[in-house]
Amino acid sequence: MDRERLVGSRGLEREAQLPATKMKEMLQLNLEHGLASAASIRDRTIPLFNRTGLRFSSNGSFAARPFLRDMRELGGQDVAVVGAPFDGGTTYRPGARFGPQAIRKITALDSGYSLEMGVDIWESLDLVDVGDISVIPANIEKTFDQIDMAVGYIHERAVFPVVLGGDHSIGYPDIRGIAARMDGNVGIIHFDRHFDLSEYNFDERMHGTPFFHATNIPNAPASNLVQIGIGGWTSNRQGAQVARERGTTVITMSDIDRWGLERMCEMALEHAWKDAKAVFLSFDIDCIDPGFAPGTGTPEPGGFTPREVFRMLGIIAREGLVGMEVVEVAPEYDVAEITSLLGTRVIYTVLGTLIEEGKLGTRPDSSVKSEPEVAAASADEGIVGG
Ligand SMILES: [Mn+2]
Repeated sequence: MDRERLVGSRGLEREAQLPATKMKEMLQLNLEHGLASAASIRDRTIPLFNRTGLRFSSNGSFAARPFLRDMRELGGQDVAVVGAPFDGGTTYRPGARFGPQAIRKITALDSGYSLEMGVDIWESLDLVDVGDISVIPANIEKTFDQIDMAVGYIHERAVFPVVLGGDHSIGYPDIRGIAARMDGNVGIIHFDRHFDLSEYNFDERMHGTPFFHATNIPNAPASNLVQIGIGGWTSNRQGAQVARERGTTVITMSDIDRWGLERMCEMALEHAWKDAKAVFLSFDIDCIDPGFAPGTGTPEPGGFTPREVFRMLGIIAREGLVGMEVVEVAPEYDVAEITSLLGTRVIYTVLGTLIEEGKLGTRPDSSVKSEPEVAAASADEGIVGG
């Protein structure tokens, strides 16, 4: 086969077109702030004091991106990463309150560049880590009010929220915060092994309940809720009853096996977007098989492989998203940080796809155009010429 047909070959070509502007600016700033290094160090871009936290240690912020201390300065950025370190909604194994810090810590590994996607996320996006929302550990409803208001604040300022959970109870206020400030319906694409459609767990709105309450929001109708990966032996019957009564779309793991990833993702998009103005992505890490993602409270064997998830997210995110959450990463049950690592890859895959599709940030390689852009450019030339 011709080598030119390889994704790798295309990626190599695209890399040459990616800017390094922001990287150079960052190196320069780090050098100024971190002071010149010892004379024996040949690479003069290495400062005396590490200002980045990249590659050798974590400075605590997501992918060593700037920490936005003054929230009044939010606005104009592309993405805000925000933690919701709450696990008061867990029904059995707690620990997801440590999800945000575990996810942030493992991002010290990352470069932000993907050969396969042909993207350098940090050159295309202005992303800030805004820290955590102040949750109220012993009070679910007050925590919901805090998360709703915080996510709503980010949304109102036209910044894309990436919420790091936290258990899945936060899905309800995440959606409530956005839906209440939206004109039009919001669809929900929900990756999970579990329905999370009960009205209550233990008489409270815990992590098995977010989509019951979210789909009670007038402009987040159940007909726009698509659940992907449902199955196994931990979902309760009430979830099936609610899904049936409300007419949600439930795509099981067996459906994926039978009909294939692409077809199921196209179906998910069709239902989530029907008469909707935007779609929110709720990603429960337990949809990935516990062999790959053991660090979670309610693991369920028979889940997705990471590669399946990346392929699906690449389709789901194509049409654009209004925000996303990654929930149920519980590092106490993790092995070698692999679950937290997967959480970061879910986020990068979505961000990379949104950039590639022109839905977020700036697409750096204007010379490799997608079909609609080529058509638009020709049309413009026609007008100028005429
Ligand atoms: Mn789940």
